[in-house]
Amino acid sequence: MSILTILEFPDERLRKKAVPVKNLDNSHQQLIDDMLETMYHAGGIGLAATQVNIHLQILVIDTSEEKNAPLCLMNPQIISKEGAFEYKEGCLSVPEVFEKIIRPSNIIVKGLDRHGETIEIEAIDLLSTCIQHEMDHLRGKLFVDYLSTLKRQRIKTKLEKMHRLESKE
Ligand code: GNR
Ligand code: NI
Repeated sequence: MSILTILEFPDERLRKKAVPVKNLDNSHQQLIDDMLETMYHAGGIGLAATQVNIHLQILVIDTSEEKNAPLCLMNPQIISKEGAFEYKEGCLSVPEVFEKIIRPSNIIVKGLDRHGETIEIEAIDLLSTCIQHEMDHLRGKLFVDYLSTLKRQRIKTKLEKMHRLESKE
């Protein structure tokens, strides 16, 4: 297992569209394990392959308190969505930024589990938000895209400054 590097906004690679997984093999199992390890190490509740510069439709999530309920979903598709839920979102690719976002509260999502078996998940509130946040990554969308241009510009400037300081260390 290994910890993967997480891309950070405004890195253009976060804008790439992930392609569906086919011909599941050991390399995908390895990637899923590395993504889970990377997510737990970073203290996140979800991670999309896009964030580690792998442009395949794979996401991992663990919204449990005990961090002992890993969920993997590949080639996810939303079947239905309804309601509204507001949550102060964060993103491992947009460090130290938290903003309220409203998304559908109840979703049904279909996809493949880590063994390639079809699964359907009914999710509400935090899990629903997290699945939608990760699915956005897979199509090159970030939660900051839901904010005003001004707010997003300020976040971009702040992170660019942070990255410049980090590269001088
Ligand atoms: O760790 C994370 N927390 C979070 C909080 C609210 C809504 C979504 C998330 S996902 C985020 C990890 C991440 O960046 N996943 O892409
Ligand atoms: Ni994210």
